[in-house]
Amino acid sequence: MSTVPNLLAAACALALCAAAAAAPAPARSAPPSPSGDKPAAKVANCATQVEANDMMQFDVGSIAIPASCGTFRITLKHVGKLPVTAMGHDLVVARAADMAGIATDGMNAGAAANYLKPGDARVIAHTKLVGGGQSDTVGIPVARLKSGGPFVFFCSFPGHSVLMKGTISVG
Ligand SMILES: [Cu+2]
Repeated sequence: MSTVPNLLAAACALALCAAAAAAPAPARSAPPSPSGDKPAAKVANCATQVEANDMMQFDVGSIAIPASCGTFRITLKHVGKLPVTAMGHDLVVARAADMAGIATDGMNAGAAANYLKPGDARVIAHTKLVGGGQSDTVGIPVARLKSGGPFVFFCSFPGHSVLMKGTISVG
């Protein structure tokens, strides 16, 4: 009787064991979110911060404003590097139904007007247009958001509102 076959058997068993251990773990991570949904903004003290980047993206998909806030402040922070002329971002608050019209009129108003029609009464609030590394804060009168919704935030830089938009709720 040789011990070699036994050793081989043991080696094979170890190999199988190692292979099993190296196999991908079954469904350990969370399933991919549908349609690239983004998280809700972190809100504290009637304020929040929204980041925008060089990939034409906001980092949040929704902002829930406490109804007890008189004014709600949103700080838009451009965390990218591209200049305002190439990848400028602003954050405009308006009724969802007005977004397309504001964006179209803003595009026609051009860069000199920061892509917003001057005096556009449909705009409830907006930050400045900022480039990489810059930020701006806007205060929103929450009373303006308590009826007439739903409301959204979006970027009025030409073409950006396709990706750069989210919902605003008050409650
Ligand atoms: Cu933008």
